[in-house]
Amino acid sequence: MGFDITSIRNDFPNLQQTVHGEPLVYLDNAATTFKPQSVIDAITNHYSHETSNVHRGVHHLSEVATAAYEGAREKVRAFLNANSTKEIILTSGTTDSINLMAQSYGRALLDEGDEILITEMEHHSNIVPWQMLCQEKGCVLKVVPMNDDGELIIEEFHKLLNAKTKLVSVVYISNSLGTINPIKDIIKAAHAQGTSVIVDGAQAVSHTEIDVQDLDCDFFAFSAHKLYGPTGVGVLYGKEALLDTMAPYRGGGDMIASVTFEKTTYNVLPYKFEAGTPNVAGVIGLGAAIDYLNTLDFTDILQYKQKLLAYGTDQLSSIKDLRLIGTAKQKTSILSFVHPLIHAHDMGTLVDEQGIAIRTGHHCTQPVMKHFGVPATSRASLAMYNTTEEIDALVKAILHAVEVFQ
Ligand code: C6P
Repeated sequence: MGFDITSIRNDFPNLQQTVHGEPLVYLDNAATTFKPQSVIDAITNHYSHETSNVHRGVHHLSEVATAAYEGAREKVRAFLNANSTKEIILTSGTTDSINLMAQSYGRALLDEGDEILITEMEHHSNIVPWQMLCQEKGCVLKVVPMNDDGELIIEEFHKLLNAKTKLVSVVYISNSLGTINPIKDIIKAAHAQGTSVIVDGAQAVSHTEIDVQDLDCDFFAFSAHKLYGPTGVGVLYGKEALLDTMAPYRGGGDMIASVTFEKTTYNVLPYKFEAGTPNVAGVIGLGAAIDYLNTLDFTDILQYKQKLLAYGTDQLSSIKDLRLIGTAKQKTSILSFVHPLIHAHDMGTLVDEQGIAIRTGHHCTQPVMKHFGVPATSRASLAMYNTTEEIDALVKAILHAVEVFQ
C-alpha cells in the first residue's frame, strides 16, 4: 500500500520507451490508459495456456476459462460495490453499454412526446443513441446547458426535469473538460420525479471511487481500457429489478434458456444480455486491472492526481495567451486548451515531435466545442503514472510551438 510513483511507472512497460528520440510523455489517458504488466500477463496467460470458450464445455480448459471469466465479473461487482453479479453485464465498452440501454430499456419505456434529459457536455456516445431512439419513437431530447467554466447549470436541470422526463442519461466526468458533475444530486432529483438515471462513467472509473449503491444510480456504463485494462471490453451495471424487466438487446448463443422454431426463452441475468462468444481474454484482463488497482491506495492516487492537476493548471495558465477550456471548481486531471496562434492539430504535431502524446480535436464532444466557439482543443489528460516533470516537458514543448508560429 502507499503511493510510490517510481514503482508504479515500472509496472507499465509502455512508459519505458522513447518517441522521436525523446523519452515518451504519455498525456492521452482519457483516450486510453496504458496497461500494467500484470494485465498484459493475464491476457497472454489466457491465450498461452487457457484458450477456451466459456459456459460451453465440460472439458478442463473450458472450466478454467469460465472460472476466470466469471471471477472477473465478481471483481467488477466488488469494484462497483454492486449487490450481485447478476447486475454486471459485460459489453464491448461504454458505447455498447449505452446502445444496449437505448435499444432495450429506452425503446420499451419511451412513447411519443416523452423526454430524455442529457447535458451539453455529453460524449457523442451519450447523444447519438438517444437521437436515434427519438427519431424512431417520436420522443424529445432535452439538454441541460453549462456555463463558461464548463459546469452544468443545475437550476436549468431542475427546470427541465418534469413529468415527461422518462430518462436522465448523464456523464459523471467530462472527457473534454474534466468537470466532475454533481451526480448524486442529479440522481436524487431524478428519482424524486420517478425517473431512472444512466451514468456515463467512462472517465469517472479512473478518477473517482465508484459505489453504485451509494450513488443509487440505476445504470452505470464504463470501458475497461480507460481503467488500465484492455480495449474491447466494457460494463453495464444495472439494478437487478430494472434489468429483469428489460428485453435482450441481441439474440444468439448463450443468451437463451431454450430454442425451438416456435419459441425461444431467455437465459437468466446477466447472460440474457451477453449473446455470442464474449471477449474472454479481455474480460480476464479487466479483472487483472482491478486486481492491480486493489494493490494501490485509491485515496493516495486521487490526491496525487489533484496535485498534478493543480500544478498543470498553474503552469499552463502561465503561458501567454493560452486559454484553458474547462475551469470547473470540481475538476479532474484533464487539461484542455487552445492557443490563438496555433491550431490544435498543429499543436499536437509539434509537441509529438518532442515525444509528448496529447489528443487534439473535438474529443467526440462537438457540442462542447460549439459552446466555447472553438473547432478543437488540445487535451492533456493525466493518469496516476504521470509526473510534474512531464508537465514541465509539455509546457516547454508548447512554448517551442508558439515560437515556431510567431
Ligand atoms: N472517450 C476520449 O478520448 P468507448 O469508446 O466506448 O470506450 O468510450 C466512449 C466514451 C463515452 N463517454 C465518455 C465520457 C468518454 O470519454 C468516452 C471515450 C475517449 O475522450 C475517446 S473519444
